[in-house]
Amino acid sequence: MTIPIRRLSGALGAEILEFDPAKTLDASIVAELREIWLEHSILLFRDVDWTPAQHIAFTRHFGKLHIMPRIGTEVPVNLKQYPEIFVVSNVESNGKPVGIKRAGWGWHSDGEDKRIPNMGSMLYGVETPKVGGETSFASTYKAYEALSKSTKALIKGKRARFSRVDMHQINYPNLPPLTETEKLERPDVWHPIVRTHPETLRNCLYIGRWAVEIEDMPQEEGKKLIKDLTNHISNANFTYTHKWSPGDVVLWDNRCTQHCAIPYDDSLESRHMLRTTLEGDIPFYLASDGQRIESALV
Ligand SMILES: O=C(O)CCC(=O)C(=O)O
Ligand SMILES: [Fe+2]
Repeated sequence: MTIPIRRLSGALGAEILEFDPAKTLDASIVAELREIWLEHSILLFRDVDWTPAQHIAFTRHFGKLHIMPRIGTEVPVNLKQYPEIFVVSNVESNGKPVGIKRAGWGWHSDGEDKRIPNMGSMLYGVETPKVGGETSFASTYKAYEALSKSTKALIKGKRARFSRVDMHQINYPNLPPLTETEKLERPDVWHPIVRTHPETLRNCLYIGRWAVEIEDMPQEEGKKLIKDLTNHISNANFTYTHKWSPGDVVLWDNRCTQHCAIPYDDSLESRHMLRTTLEGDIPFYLASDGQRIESALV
């Protein structure tokens, strides 16, 4: 079978047409979907109507599921009966949030602050606002390829320090601060800024809003480079912005994309999204001369 697709932008993304991911799939279709995913980095399915169990079952075709840890003591992160499902929501029930509000309001890839970041994430729009609430995605292959020769030389083989501890309150001012136990559970990590995708072996730019410092670089210079690289990634030439409708499912590859939930006035309408997350592996950079650089805890 050849699954029909429609490209979402010149940079990345494919909409999978005439396909119901809630149905049982055979191995050849799963293999074809993975091939499309590796080529286009994000997949979009529309008009999906499924249960949490079906969402989980479909995600399992792509790998092992990751269970998101709690962030801050008062906030529920996952569905009670389905810990594999992470809740991104501004909805409240009895005055209490039902999920994480304002998740991902800034360019990042999921789990970049951990030694083993997440391979992929699959977000399902349950309630989506008419105004605002889009998510932008960037191809970090394209962003890397477009860098100048001198910038490529500057970052080749270098790593950046990613820190949940340093950045938690800055990236999540609306959440409780990390407890001392959580700080110990989220140690800083050095990741190669140029990352080699473990399946396609293509190089991409690996940086994001949890990055705070660059190896062997004065602190201010490193911060400026992180900012410049992050701005570069969000250039329209490398991105696709998704306007959500209920029933949309987007699967993205965190190894070669970044995403950003675009900030908007979230006091007006409900936005309720359910996400499964795929377990990943330790990032590395493989240079053409055989040099291999791996992520390491600080
Ligand atoms: O709500 C969104 O659009 C994306 C939030 C996010 O960063 C995530 O779920 O990983
Ligand atoms: Fe995210």
